[in-house]
Amino acid sequence: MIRPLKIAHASDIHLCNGEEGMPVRKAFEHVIDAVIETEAELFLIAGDLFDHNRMHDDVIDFVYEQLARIACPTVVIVGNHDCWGDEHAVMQRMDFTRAGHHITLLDAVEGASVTFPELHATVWGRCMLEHSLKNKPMAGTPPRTADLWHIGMAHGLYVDYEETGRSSLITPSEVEASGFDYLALGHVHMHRQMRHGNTLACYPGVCMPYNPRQPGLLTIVHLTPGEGALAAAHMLPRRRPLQKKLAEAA
Ligand SMILES: [Mn+2]
Repeated sequence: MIRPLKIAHASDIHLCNGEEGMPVRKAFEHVIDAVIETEAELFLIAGDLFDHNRMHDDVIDFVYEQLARIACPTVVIVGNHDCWGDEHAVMQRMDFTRAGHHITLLDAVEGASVTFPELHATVWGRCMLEHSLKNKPMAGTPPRTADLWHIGMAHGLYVDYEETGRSSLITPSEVEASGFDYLALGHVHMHRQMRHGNTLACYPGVCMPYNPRQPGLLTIVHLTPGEGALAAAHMLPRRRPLQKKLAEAA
């Protein structure tokens, strides 16, 4: 019999270089803390871990160090900011084994799945070469096979109306046809859930929102046999007010 599963889902971390990148590194540390504290059994990073493709080595080392703090299986896809097709693409430089063997980067352009028998789960995703009209994050989703939780990952723009002229679109009919129990989305910087057919699709929210008054978020998903997926935003600790930091520095 299939067993329940708890997932931590994040996206759009947008790590960047130098001093300006320090607050988002702190926010990513809070994401990793939340994965540990919630005892998630599977961690998904649905694209844009990095803000751009020209990452300095210290940021990459920071990512290894943070991912090494967790032991649960972790699956990563690229997004449009760190997409595979760019010259010097940061994800092509990554060697996630330096963080441990629990990390899987889904780097097959036509899509690939990784199965975790111990979790009764299989996770599918495509590797984005470029963020363009041609890019279809949900193309080629695999059929359901064994009695497993079928989880998808996709970085793109969900639209529930006919639209042209936008890249990396994800449509309600694609979500429904996927048959995934849960579809971990990335790209839109807010927590949003959409149900189509038997599939719950969700943007998890971001760890460092543009508005500093909004809390950082990731999403915790419970998959329950016979009931399916329920997702809820999980708040990260508040960022420290600037005044406090300045007072400490004085
Ligand atoms: Mn994006």
